[in-house]
Amino acid sequence: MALEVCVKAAVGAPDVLGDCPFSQRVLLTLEEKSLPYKMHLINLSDKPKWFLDINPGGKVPVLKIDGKWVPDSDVIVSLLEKKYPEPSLKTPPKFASVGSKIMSTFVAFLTTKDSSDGPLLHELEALENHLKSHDGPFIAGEKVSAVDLSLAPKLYHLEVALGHFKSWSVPGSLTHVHNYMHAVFSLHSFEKTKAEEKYVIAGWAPKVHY
Ligand SMILES: N[C@@H](CCC(=O)N[C@@H](CS)C(=O)NCC(=O)O)C(=O)O
Repeated sequence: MALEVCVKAAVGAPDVLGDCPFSQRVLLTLEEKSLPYKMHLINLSDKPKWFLDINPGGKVPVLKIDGKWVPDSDVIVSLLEKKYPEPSLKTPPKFASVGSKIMSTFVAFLTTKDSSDGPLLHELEALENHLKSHDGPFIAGEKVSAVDLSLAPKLYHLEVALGHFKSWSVPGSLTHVHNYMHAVFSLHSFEKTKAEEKYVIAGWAPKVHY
C-alpha cells in the first residue's frame, strides 16, 4: 500500500509546501530511503474535515502506513526505520541527542521579547565541539543519519528566521557548525523538501514580538 503523508502548506499559499520542520524531517526520511509517497498539503489555518477525521490532534506531519494514519515525527521516523531498514538511517545512541536543545533555545530567543542569545550560543558551541572532535561531515560520521534529518530543518529555520527578524547569524568562529549546515543544506533531499525562505518568515511572523 502506498505511503501518504500530510504536511504543512505554506502560510498564505495553500498549494505550496510550507515551513514545518517536523514535516520536513519526515519528508527527508522518505527521500533518503527512496520511498515513493503521496503528499497532502494541509492549510493549518483552515484544516479540512477529512484531515481532522483521520487525525483529531490536528497536527502535521501524519503518515499513512499499512492503511493507518500515524501522527508525530518521532513515531513516524522510528516506524519507517523498522519497516524499511535499508538504507539504515539509525543514529548510534551516543550521538542521538546531539543538537537536541537547539530548537527550544532558538525559539525562545526568536519569540521572547528582550531575550539573549546566550542559551542558543551555548548549544551551538556544544554542536561545534562535537563536530570538531568527531569525523564528519555528519553528526555520526560519513553517512547522514536520523539525527541530521531532525536537526537540519531546525538549523534552516534558525538561519532564515533569526537573520530576518533579528539580523543575527551563527558566529563565523563556529566553523564546524557552518560546514555542517552547508553539508546538510546541500543534500538533494533537503533541497527538494525545504520551504522557500519567504514561507519560513511568514510562518514565524505571528510568533515574533518586538
Ligand atoms: N511533536 C510533533 C510536533 C508537530 C507540530 O508541532 N506541528 C505543527 C506544525 S510545525 C502543527 O501541526 N501545528 C498545528 C496546530 O497545532 O494546530 C512532531 O514531532 O510531529
